Amino acid sequence: MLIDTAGIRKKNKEKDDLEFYSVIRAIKAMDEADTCLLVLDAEKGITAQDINIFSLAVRKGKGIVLLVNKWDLVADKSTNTARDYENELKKRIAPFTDVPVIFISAKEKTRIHKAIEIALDVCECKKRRIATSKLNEVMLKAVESYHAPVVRGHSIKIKYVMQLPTHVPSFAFFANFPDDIKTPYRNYLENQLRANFDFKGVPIRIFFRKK
Ligand SMILES: Nc1nc2c(ncn2[C@@H]2O[C@H](COP(=O)(O)OP(=O)(O)OP(=O)(O)O)[C@@H](O)[C@H]2O)c(=O)[nH]1
Ligand SMILES: [Mg+2]
Repeated sequence: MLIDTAGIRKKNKEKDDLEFYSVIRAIKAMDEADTCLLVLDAEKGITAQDINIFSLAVRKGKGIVLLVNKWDLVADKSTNTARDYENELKKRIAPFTDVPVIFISAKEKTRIHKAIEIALDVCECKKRRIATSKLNEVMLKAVESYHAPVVRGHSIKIKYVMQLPTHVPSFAFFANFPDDIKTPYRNYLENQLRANFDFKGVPIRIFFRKK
């Protein structure tokens, strides 16, 4: 099922009320969705509002696909232009950059079927369950090749990892000092999960627990 929402535009004095209700409706639609197709305007570039909506979808644990619309209006459509745009976009959404970006034209119907295909693909990625044995085989190897830094004189040992039975892919890492594992190492583990298993467009949650 596709839900179309009214555009969330920059605040405008006269239209403030209308704007307010369209935002509420868009957020409600987001709550009902498995995956959100966030439509950007190629000509306008990436606005702060786009980033806010992206972050909201991440917080809500939604699958995400970025559609750069009106690509027909971009004069120079060489691979470099698309690559530069995508790189700029990914800088703005870092550290969660494993998100499909598709250059479309609603007007000329370019890659619109592709957009739906990829969105369905993201829905499948979101349902992915990794067997505990496979998860430990891969992730304990990653832990071996790059250990969490020593904190207050004690070394941190991650002993075991399992995926939790939640809608948003969530992973619990069991360690001797779970509270001493900091964001950079959490990001390392997330990147390793993404490098080894396909979670494109899917927010991942990581928890550290005492063992
Ligand atoms: N050149 C070009 N124009 C487009 C494209 N997509 C939409 N437009 C134009 O952009 C304007 C707005 O299009 P809409 O489809 O109404 O946009 P929307 O995001 O659904 O707007 P709301 O639902 O009102 O928030 C229209 O004039 C469209 O013709 C595109 O891919 N290329
Ligand atoms: Mg519309």
